[in-house]
This record gives sequence, structure tokens and C-alpha cells, in this order.
Amino acid sequence: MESLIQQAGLGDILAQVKHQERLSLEDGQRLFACSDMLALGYLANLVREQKNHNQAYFIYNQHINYSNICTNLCKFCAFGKEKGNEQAYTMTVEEIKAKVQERLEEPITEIHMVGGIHPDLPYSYYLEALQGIKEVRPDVHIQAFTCVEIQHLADLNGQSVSDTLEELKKAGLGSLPGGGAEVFTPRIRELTCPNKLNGEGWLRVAKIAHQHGLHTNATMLYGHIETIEERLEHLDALRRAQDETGGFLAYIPLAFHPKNTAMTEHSRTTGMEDLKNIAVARLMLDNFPHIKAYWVMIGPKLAQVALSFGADDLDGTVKEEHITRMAGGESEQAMGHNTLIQLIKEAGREPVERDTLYEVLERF
Ligand code: V47
Repeated sequence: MESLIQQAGLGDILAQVKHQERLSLEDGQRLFACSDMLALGYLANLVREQKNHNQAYFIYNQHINYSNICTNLCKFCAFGKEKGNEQAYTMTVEEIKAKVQERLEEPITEIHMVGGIHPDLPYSYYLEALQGIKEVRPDVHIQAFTCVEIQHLADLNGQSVSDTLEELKKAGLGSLPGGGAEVFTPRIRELTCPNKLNGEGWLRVAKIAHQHGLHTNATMLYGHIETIEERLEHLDALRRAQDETGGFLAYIPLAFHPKNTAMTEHSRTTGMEDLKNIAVARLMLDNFPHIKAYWVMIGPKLAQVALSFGADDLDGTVKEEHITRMAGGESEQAMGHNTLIQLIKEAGREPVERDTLYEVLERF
């Protein structure tokens, strides 16, 4: 295998990986330019096994998208709708509680809750939603509100992000998901999501969350108009932020789904693109403990393969996630606990059920 790496011209990167040295952005360019997937996978797998051995994590979680009404209306998004649109919806706090109640008999440990940037829901709604979930399911970890939503809540509240996060924490917030990062560069934001909090703002909120003891995830939406340089700039910004705070848990590359968006001229990403984004991320993000292959976006079959190309986490049982489905995602909306275990075992990995903070709950 190592001669294959030499043949692919990546011998120096192999040496750096073995010595656990940080790769440069130029190295990243060469990795993205490499079409020898076995060589890339081998390198990424070395890092994956240095950090996570043979373990592959999953979580028993429930997704709740409380509202799709959004003032940002990003061009890549099929989920967000203008107020008044016939497909627009907003759940009441009682409806959110009922969703949690519906699945009370299942051993769910995490509720993942995100929504659009709503023009007129009051700040109290968000606090009550968190409190309501906790009333119904007191032990659950709530991973909710992207950095973009947090900034919006601080603006609504008229207080700092710090004070807002403290209040949300008291109401039950446990950590932040990684959405809303898209691609940080101003060019991409201008062209695809001009109304959204900018990249600097997203990173600032994430770092403040980390200072308050709230872990967060990070994502990148790839496979549209971004260049390789822009992907690497995004990864580098995350790596630098992580050097400062150490608060990121997982990085999740999100494959662009064009259906029903304002960017339908693009095709879906290919399997090779998806694997490459996972492998390069694993190699570049040397300070991120986990790389997640989100099966809802890349499909369970490729997510299974990704466990040998850098990923160590498949996310979880999910159910009722509307963001991918609205944009043409065809994966089943829920994955059984046993199916996840089977996928992982077949990939030759050890299935580990985790909680949100990667504490081991059960090994299979
Ligand atoms: O913020 C929007 C992206 C994100 C599309 O933190 C799209 O563990 C593809 O962030 N095609 C939401 N992607 C999902 C997300 C997430 C998912 C799973 C786990 C975690 C985690 C986070 O989805 C949005 C946006 O970046 N998105 N539209 C689309 N058409």
C-alpha cells in the first residue's frame, strides 16, 4: 500500500501523517487533486485510526425542525420559506413537546433542533421550547440552534451572545450543531447567502459558545460553486479556531442537494467527491476529534464506505429531517438502531453508541 502512496506522489504526506505533523494548505491542494482514492483513503484512515482506533460511533437521536420560515432564503436551501408561503410552517411549543412525547418509549439521548431565521417569533419562544423539551424528557441532551440562529436570538434579546448563551443554557441547551457554516469566504456568501451571518460572525459565535462550556460541531456545504481553495480556506479557519478553543467535537461535510433550490443547475455530488471531502477533512483537521459521515445526505451505503476513508461517526437514527428531504434527498428518514449497528459491523468497525459528548453508552 505504501508503494501505491509513493506512486501517487504523496510519500511526503504519508511521512507527515505518520509523525502526526500538520499538513499545509498546499498539501491540501495536492490531496484534493489526487484521483487515487485508495491512496487518499489509506492516508485518511491512518489518522482516523490514530484518533478513534476501530470504533465507529452513532447516537440515538431525534431531529426537530421547529419552523421553516426564514428571512435569509439562501440560494442553496430548499427548506426555508417566506412567511405566507403555502408550505411555511411553525410548530408551537406544545407541538414541539408533543413530538418529544410521541417517542418517549424510545431510548433517545439527543434532540437535534434547528429552524429558519424567523422574522417574528419572540425570544421567549426559544427559551420555552428548550424548557418544554426538558419537561417532557428531562435527561435528554438538547443540541439546538446553529451559530446563525444564536446570533439572531442575541439580536432579538438585545443582549450579548455570551449572556444569551447563558440564558439558553439555563433553559436546557446542551450544545450547538454545526449548521450555517456553509463556506466561509465572502465570495461564496455574497453569491449564495448574502443575508446570512458572515463567516467571521459564525466563527465568533462558535468560539464564544466554547468559552461558555458549550461544545459545537462544524459543517461545510460543498459541491456547488466553491473552489478547492475556498474549501481549504474554510477548513483552515476551522482548524485555527479549534487551536484557540478546542470546543469543536465533529466536522460534517454536507453534500449539496440542488433539487427545489435556486441553484438547480448543479448536479448532485458524486460518490468520489463525497469520499474525497471526508478523507481530506480527516487529514487537514488534525485537531478535530471526529469526522461524521451524515448518512441522510450521502446515503447509508456510502456512509458505510466512508468509515474506511476517514469518518468515525454515522450520526444517528435522525427521523423527520426536512432540510435534506426538501432538497431532493432520497435516503430513508429514519434509520433503525439495529441497521446502524449492522452497517458498522459489516464495515469491519466496532459499533459504539455514544451520547452527544462522545461518552460511550454501549459497545456492540
Ligand atoms: O445549515 C441547506 C445545509 C445544514 C442544503 O451538527 C444543505 O451534527 C445540502 O447542519 N443541500 C443543516 N445541505 C444540517 C446540519 C447538520 C446535519 C447533521 C448533523 C449536524 C451536526 C448538522 O444543511 C444547513 C446548511 O448548511 N443545507 N440546504 C442543501 N440543499
